[in-house]
Amino acid sequence: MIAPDLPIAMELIESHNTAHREVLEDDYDHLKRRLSRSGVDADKIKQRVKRLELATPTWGAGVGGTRFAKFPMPGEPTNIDEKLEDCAVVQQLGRNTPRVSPHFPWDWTEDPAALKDKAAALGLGFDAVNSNTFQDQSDQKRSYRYGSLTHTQAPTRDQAIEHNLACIEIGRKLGSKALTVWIGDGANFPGQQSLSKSFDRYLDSAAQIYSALPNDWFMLLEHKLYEPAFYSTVISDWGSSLLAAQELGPKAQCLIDLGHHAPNVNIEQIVARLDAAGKLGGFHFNDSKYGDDDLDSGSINPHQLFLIFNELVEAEARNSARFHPAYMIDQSHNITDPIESLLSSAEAIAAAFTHALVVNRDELAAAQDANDVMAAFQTLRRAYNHDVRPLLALARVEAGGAADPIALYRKSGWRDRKAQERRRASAAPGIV
Ligand SMILES: [Mn+2]
Repeated sequence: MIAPDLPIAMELIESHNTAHREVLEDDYDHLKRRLSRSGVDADKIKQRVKRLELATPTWGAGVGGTRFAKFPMPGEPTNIDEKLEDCAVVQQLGRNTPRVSPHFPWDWTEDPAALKDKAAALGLGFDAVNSNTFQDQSDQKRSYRYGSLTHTQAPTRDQAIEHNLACIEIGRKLGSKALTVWIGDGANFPGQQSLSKSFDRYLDSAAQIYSALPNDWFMLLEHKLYEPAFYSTVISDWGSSLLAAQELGPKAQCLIDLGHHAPNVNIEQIVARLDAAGKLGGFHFNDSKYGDDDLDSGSINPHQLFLIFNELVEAEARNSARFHPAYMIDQSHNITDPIESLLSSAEAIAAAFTHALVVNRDELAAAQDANDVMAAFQTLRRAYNHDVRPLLALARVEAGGAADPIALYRKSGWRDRKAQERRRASAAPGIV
């Protein structure tokens, strides 16, 4: 095995952790005593939290943008090798993002084996591969202006199918086990397209992709309520996604992106429903205030994130054999350093998971059965009110990460160094 060539000096992490250790252990002991009074073993929870694995998206390593503008940052990555380096920093300091999720053709490489080796040397593996038929590439024959997998013309659908098959092929060489498919197909005018025929065409195209999946792969279907199609989107909601996944077969699963719903939709209930159907394939974590899908995880509604993890923990307890959702952070970092946002989000997600793990399940079930509404609510509230940061920090330190990842990242001078070495990113608007 190649010795990982980690980006941040280990001595820097060790001296940082030594400086934090005493206060951290004192805070953890306090939390441990508090949790034990509720019958919860903090050490066991800490071990479980250490096994939480989130993928980072390669596009999340760059400074994103809106449809209007992008403000590039000195030292931001502009190619897949540089994106891997930045994802390796996130993993090295945070210790819960061991795999990256590439997006094609943005991350296209002629030599997947070399890319896999490069990632391994940085301590990273590859997660789901993402296809892209929501924009035209300079070398493609047919335009996706009026759709891709659901286009009215078969040659355009075939081109989009071929691209997905190429993604599977490169994903096999990278060691991925899933293909995530999100299409922007839909209509911007009433009457523009047949709402039923476009869904039929989706099923037909998706079935051809599905038939090319290796046996140990999943096809993750990502729905999105709107944008870029503002009148109707072909795979707009979990109902359409579930119908498609059921039609395609057992390897097709539904993927929930937290920002892809109407405002105030009860996402935790969707978790329960998809789990009941055996179709809970994965998550894209982010947050939103209005109708976006771009804000940092847990920055707007951390309580919703907790309630979602509460359902996930219950789902795992019910169906541990088939519970294998793929978790990924999917945000657009417009004005922050993406490494800092990814570190902050990874901790917010781990905190929500930890809060869900400390819920007293027996108490909750008993209160629900007795229709003791306030007792049930208070059981959740008690878990949510614990300050679990010392547990998360100690879990990181024990796994070789940093007690305070963002502080250490700033001290490391990583971005300033990269600003000297890397070419400047383009200011063209768009999400990459
Ligand atoms: Mn997404």
